[in-house]
Amino acid sequence: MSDSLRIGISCYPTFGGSGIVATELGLALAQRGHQVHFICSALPRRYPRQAGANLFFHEVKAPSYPLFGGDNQYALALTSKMVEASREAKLDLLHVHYAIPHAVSGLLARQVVEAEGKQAPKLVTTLHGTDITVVGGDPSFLPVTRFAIEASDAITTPSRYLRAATYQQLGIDPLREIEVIPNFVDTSAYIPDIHAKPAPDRPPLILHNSNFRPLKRVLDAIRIFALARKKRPCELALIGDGPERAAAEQLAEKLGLTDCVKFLGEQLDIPAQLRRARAFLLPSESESFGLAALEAMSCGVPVVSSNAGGLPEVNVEGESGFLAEVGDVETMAARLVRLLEDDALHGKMSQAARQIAERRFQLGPAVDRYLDCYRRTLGV
Ligand code: GMT
Repeated sequence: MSDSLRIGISCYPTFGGSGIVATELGLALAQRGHQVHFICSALPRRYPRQAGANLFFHEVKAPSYPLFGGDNQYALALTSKMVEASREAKLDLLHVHYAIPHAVSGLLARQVVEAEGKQAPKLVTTLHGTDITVVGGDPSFLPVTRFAIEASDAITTPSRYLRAATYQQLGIDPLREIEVIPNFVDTSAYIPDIHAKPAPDRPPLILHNSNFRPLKRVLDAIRIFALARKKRPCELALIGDGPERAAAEQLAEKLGLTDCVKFLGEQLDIPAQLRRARAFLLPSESESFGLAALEAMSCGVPVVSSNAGGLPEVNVEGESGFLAEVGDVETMAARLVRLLEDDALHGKMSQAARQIAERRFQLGPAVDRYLDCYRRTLGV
């Protein structure tokens, strides 16, 4: 086997963090000379318009059929595409992000190629969050999810929290190793604007970025902002879209905040948005890691977050920002006010946030870790 690997990557191509991690990793691997094949239902959001050398895209097309009763059989169509890509490109391994159904499809694809008497790709599964903490434990999915995870050739998670949750909540065999490879950020793209000066005529901007699912507690973000604004002038901008958007808009209206709360929808240039912000809010109910918080920190934006799940492994209390219990909007508002009032504290936390991103969550070392994992799995 040559030094350069042939890697298939499957992920959800939407705005979610797992798709972002999968895409950034794949692009970095291709830049290092590995052949990377994205096998997805659509081009991932951060996939370049002009794909460079070493990058290939295999579109999973899941046809509908009256007998399927509205189900498009995505998992099976994905499996077939994985088999096809493995045969054509002689993939060394499949790296799947988010267990359901990607690990199951990867496992089946590996078996199909094996049954054809060909060299089957190894299966690396990265668990990301709700695939374990919410959906994976649902009895409708549990047995097959557990089986596919245990049958993977390597298993990784982005935080120690999710690793422990995977053993506890899914009952994964404690002898099966799960490696923690923290998520990462491209600190050369997510970089503070050191020349930026606060606009004298505008109040400081607070930012939130999520997929507006209930577990992100976007309504808490608005309540925290409303409490803080009673003490200090500020504005709130919310990036993203999802099920709670209408409720969030209604709450902002009810609280009389429509002139100072802006819903920006999905944005492509997240660093440009972050560079305008004084603080970042992430009051989530559950978070395996909190990539959005790390991206803010890398831009030198202190984070006020809940202490759910893996967030304390990213946002360091009293250094890069503040943490509070889930739902404790009063404490989070009080911490936010401190960041608005105290320039010295804000400056210190902004620097510390950037340093933590640089020291612990750089893209390059994370890619090294994944490559080590691949090589160990392949025995090369
Ligand atoms: O599990 C999810 O909610 C989906 C997933 C995604 O695709 O956005 O998010 C998870 O993966 C991210 C990348 O590893 C993490 O930064 C998020 O914390 C995590 N979300 C949750 O655990 C809720």
